[in-house]
Amino acid sequence: MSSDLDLVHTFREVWAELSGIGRAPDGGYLRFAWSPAEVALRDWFHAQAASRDMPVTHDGNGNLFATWSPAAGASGAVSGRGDGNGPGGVLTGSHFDSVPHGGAFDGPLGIVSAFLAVDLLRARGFRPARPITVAAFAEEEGSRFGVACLGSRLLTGAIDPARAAELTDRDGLALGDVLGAAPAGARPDLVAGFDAYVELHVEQGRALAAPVGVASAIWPHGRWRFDVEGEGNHAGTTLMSDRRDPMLTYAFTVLAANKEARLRDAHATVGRVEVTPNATNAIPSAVRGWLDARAADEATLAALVEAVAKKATERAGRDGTGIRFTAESTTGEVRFDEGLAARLAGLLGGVPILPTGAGHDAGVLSAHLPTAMLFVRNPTGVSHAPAETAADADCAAGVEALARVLEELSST
Ligand code: HGY
Ligand code: MN
Ligand code: MN
Ligand code: MN
Repeated sequence: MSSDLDLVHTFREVWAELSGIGRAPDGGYLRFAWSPAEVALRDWFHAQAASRDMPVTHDGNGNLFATWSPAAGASGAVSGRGDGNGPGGVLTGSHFDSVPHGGAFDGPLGIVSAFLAVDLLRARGFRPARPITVAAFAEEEGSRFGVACLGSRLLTGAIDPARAAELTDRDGLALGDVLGAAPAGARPDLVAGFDAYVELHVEQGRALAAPVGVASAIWPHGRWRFDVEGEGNHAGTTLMSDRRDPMLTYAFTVLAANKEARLRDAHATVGRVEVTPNATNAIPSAVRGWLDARAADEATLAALVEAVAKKATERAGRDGTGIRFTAESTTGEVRFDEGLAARLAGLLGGVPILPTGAGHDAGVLSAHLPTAMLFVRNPTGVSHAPAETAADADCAAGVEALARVLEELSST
């Protein structure tokens, strides 16, 4: 695979293998953790690893690891800096799961690119001095069990496995039941063995004007559930003055979040709502919403959420309703290793270094090992929607860049 043209062609071929898995009629994807679609992608991961003689290990948390080791033993067991349990070496990869009707690239691009980067290095005769491991992290979007980066948080001990086991999906199924056992939780034996983690990801905004960029930081962000309790009643016979309508408080909260975010150059989104009883001709008894809030720094994020909660609570007092905010998953500011980011940007010919408002498993891993992210240009900036796209040539440039980085980090 010597020329870029081959790389574009090869990328297109491999990409086509995935594009039908979990695709909805609107072109978006329904790849929820451990759903049939995501399990098919896990099977694809196993097949890709097997075709490259890369043994797959599991961490007991739903994460998969395929390793190319310089000294694979007869059994395929891998050597590495780990304490014998883990593959060690350089870790790369991303996630398969999607938001409902999300795009094709968010997540899978990092895993496909990692396998193709291994192919490229092998085609060029490179032999790593330390293992290169491709990871598929579970439930990065939190679309099924509500906690973002659940797999990498379990791996690094950032969430209690007992709490995680009890997380339920919208059908009331608990993670522990889906996994068939309680998640293993923290695996320092695995994490400690890795020297660095590099995640390639499609950029999810319009800030990257070059084919490839390097991440400097991830905005602090989180998701807060807010429950509004009111009084269910008849839509036709209940006087307006007699109502305690939680939908009013909910609607006000959405508008307040939008206003408070704009005042602070922050981002606030309410994209999910559940109404009880959810009937056209009944005043709701309860409305549940989720606030996704993000800001360039933690003080601004805290001030944003506090302002929204304060104004919503005041409004609930006027509506005769009650409102309660619950933090479901929060992520502090992530500043990637500056030296590593600069080194990689330089290695790639001086590509842009930029922050992102999107969360990633790299954000979780960065608290435990030197971590970097490579971004592939997103021409429209659209993500978490069916229209998410990236040019084949830019994806090929991403594979080339990831191969260069993996070569650099695994050469000694
Ligand atoms: O929500 C996020 O920022 C990421 O795409 N999981
Ligand atoms: Mn398996
Ligand atoms: Mn995402
Ligand atoms: Mn992602």
